[in-house]
Order: sequence, then structure tokens, then C-alpha cells
Amino acid sequence: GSYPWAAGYYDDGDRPQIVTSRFKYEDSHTIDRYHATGGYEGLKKALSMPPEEVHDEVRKSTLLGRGGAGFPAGVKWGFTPQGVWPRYLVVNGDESEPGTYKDRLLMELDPHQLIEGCLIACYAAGLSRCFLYIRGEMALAHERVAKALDDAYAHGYIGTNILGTDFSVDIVLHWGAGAYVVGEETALIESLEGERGMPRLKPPYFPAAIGLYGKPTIVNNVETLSNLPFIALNGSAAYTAIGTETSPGTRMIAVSGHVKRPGVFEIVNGSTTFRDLLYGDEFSQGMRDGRELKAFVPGGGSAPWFLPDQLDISFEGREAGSAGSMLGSGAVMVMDDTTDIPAAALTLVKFYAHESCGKCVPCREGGTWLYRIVERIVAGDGTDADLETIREVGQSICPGEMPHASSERLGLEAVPFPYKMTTICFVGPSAYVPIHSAMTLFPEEFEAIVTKREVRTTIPVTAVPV
Ligand code: L3W
Repeated sequence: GSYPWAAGYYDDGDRPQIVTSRFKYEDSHTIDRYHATGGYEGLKKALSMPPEEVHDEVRKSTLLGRGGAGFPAGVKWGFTPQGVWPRYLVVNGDESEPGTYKDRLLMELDPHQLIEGCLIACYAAGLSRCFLYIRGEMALAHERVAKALDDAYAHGYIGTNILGTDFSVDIVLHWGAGAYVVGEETALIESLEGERGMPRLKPPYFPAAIGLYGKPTIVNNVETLSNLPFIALNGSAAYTAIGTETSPGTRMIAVSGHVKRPGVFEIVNGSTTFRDLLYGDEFSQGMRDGRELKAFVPGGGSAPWFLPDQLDISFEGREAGSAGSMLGSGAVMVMDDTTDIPAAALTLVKFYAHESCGKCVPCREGGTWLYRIVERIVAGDGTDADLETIREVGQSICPGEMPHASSERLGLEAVPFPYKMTTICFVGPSAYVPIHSAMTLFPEEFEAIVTKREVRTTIPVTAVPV
């Protein structure tokens, strides 16, 4: 079904729901609904166990981070040095990756599930204070989380001696100012400290060892933490019974672009192929207006593109990696055969160039160069030398071979993910990846405008909506 108060979310089919189980209720964000549907029972169960046992359950659940890197949460918690106080949990609610809009729904529609997840994480990993960082543009999420925090404090779930135990935690709500790069964990930490949101070099120091205010800090994504109430209440075996051995549970996928039904779906890990997602009745139901698929971005705007040849790949990290891309933050962007490929690449290059924080030269200068050159090409004023300059600038951000999909049409073999990079974070490479994919997989479209100087009148310009 679909729900007017949960616009863009669909739960057709009988797939297990771990994090979206309450989205069908109009009052899903209230503490009354949360209590009526098993809310805070996971926390109570966790508090009845020693923290190390709860941590072990999370380790055994193999819960993978849902922010984009897929790092196992239980392992990350284990990296914090013992005996150093205070120790923090930072919740990354700065969702801004193009095409990604699942954490916003989790914060707007089930804020108590997130808060319960934070409390369980703090208990299990021995963290004494939690900072919840919400992206600046997400006003409703901020309002709902703020109300939920007030209600949870009033019920004794947060604060001193939680539910009569000796476990105490405060949760601080922080509203960001809308910079994409602050989704990178160390830039988020800088921003929380009142500095400009610019990433720190890592390694050697990961936040788990030296993070917020120089103290051990765990940074977890909203969706990752929202899985914890289920794991704490039902145990790791119930969680690993869903999904695959290497990637258990479910994950939220956002499909956008030229499909009949763009939206967010909670899928079981490894059970769904891109063909299911794009064409399945319970998912996006095929291309709009009966058009053909041309290409799709499988995992957020920074992922290399896939072609229709890759539709039968399962939504599973390693498979996507060896096919030349990544699943990242779980955002699939779909382009049909009306898409002007250079213009679609321009949309993404422009976004990443604009969002560069300016700390690393290859990103600050290179991203802007890439944007300006691609803009010139799309306007019909590009030259063959511009195509060469794009490659040179790209190589200064990502030296070496770039991943790309295989293409039967072009006789290309896939080059597996990942790539090398000269910048601290992924913003720089993200400006090059879309233009590299576009030029590698659709060279004829660049040739048509740059070399043959064809005037494009037949293809309507429809870039990816991000
Ligand atoms: C301690 C070690 N901690 C790794 C921790 C690290 C971090 C996590 C993953 O990139 C991806 C990127 C974007 N000791 C550790 C350690 N850790 N080794 O594990 O770290 P890392 O460096 O692999 O990745 P990252 O910098 O967190 C994130 C991709 O996400 N992306 C962006 C998504 C955007 C959103 C959004 O808007 N919400 O999610 C797109 O898919 O390209 O690959 O915590 O500290 N030895």
C-alpha cells in the first residue's frame, strides 16, 4: 500500500519489515503508537542484560552500516579504547546524497525507533552522551524528533537512571545548515564542534578512537540505529534469518527518475535484483510512458552507472562491486531512453562541484573545472581537447583505473570497484564518477555534440531529478 502521510513510501508485497513496520499508521511518530506496537521493549530487554551481551548480539547480527560504506556496526563499536571518558554516540542524520531519502522518512515517521536505537547503542557500547545531527533542510524531521525526545525524557527513557537502572544518557539535538559534505563523519564532527564542516584525514585517527572533542566517538547512520530495537528484542538469530549470510536483514531503497512509481521500499538484502526493483509490480512498475531503460545509477549519485545489461544483478554489495559499481546509500536513479546523457552527467557533476568544501585542491579546483567543461560541452561549445582535459582532471582526483560496468554493445569488460583517490573524502571523486561513466558507456553521445557538432533536436533534455 501507499500512505498519504508517508508520501513516496510503498509496502506492497509480503516482505518482512524491520524498520518501516509502523509507517502504515498515520500517528506512527507518536509515543502512544510506539508503545502500542512494542516500542521501548527492546531497550527494556537490553537493560536486563549485561552491556557486553547486547554488544555481542549486535556483533552476531552482522548489522552493516546503512550510510554508504557498509561497515559492520558491532565491529565499529569494538574499536573504542576502553577507559577513556567521556565517549560519544553521534547520529548521522545529514542525509544528502542525491537520490537518497530514506533516513528522512525514518526520522519523520518513526523517531522513537531511532531514539530507542540510540539508547541501545549507548548502553551496549558504553557511550555516555548522544548527539543527533539532522540535516538543515529537514524541518519536519527536526520537529518530530524534538517532540519525540521530549516525550521520551518525560517517560524516563532518556536522562539519569533510565528506567530505574544505573544507566544514564542525554541526547542532544543538533540542526545542520545544509552542506552535503557534513554527511562525511569527520566533517560532521567538525560541524558539531562549531568549526567549518570540513573532513579530517583518516587514518590514522578514526572517530572511534579520537572523535568529537577528541574523545572516542561512534558515528552511526539513522537507518543503522533504527534496526537495533528489533535486534535487541528478537535477538541476532531472528535478524540473520532474514537476508543473506554476509548482509543480513533488510534495507531501504529509494528509486527515483523515469519509473512509473518512484519511491522508497524496504527490501530483504540479496533477495531483489535491479530488474525486480525497476520493473516489479510491488516496486517501481517499469519505465514511465512505456519507454525503454537507458542506464541507472545503482547506489547514490556517487556510484558508477549501470546499463540494462546489469539488471539481473542482485541488490548485494559484493556483486555490485565486482560488476563495476557499489550500492552505497541505497538510492537507485533511473534514466530512460529520452535522457540526454551528457546533460544527466552535468546535473550530478554540478551538484558535487557546488558541494566541495574546498579543503582538498583536486576536489576544489578539479570539481569546478569538470563542471565548467561539461557545461560547455552540453551547451554545444565543447572541443575534442575538452574531452581530454576531463580525463586529465579526473586522473588528478582518481589516479589509475576507474571502475565501470561491462557493456555488450561496446564490448567492454567490467572494471571492479573501488578506485584510488587524492582527496580526503568522496566528494571529489563523486564529481568525476558520473562524467566518467557517461563518457565510457555513451561515447557516441559526446562524439555527436563535440566532434560531429550535431544539433540535438530529437532528444528532449531530461536530466536526472535529484
Ligand atoms: C575505526 C578503522 N573505524 C573504517 C569506520 C569509519 C566509518 C566507517 C566506514 O564513506 C561511503 C562512501 C560514499 N578503525 C576503521 C574504522 N572505520 N575503518 O567505518 O568508513 P569508510 O572510510 O569506509 O567510509 P565513509 O567515509 O563513512 C561513506 C558513500 O558512502 N556514499 C555516500 C552516502 C551518503 C549518505 C547520505 O546522504 N546519508 O549516506 C554514497 O553511496 O561514496 O563510499 O565510520 O570511521 N580501522
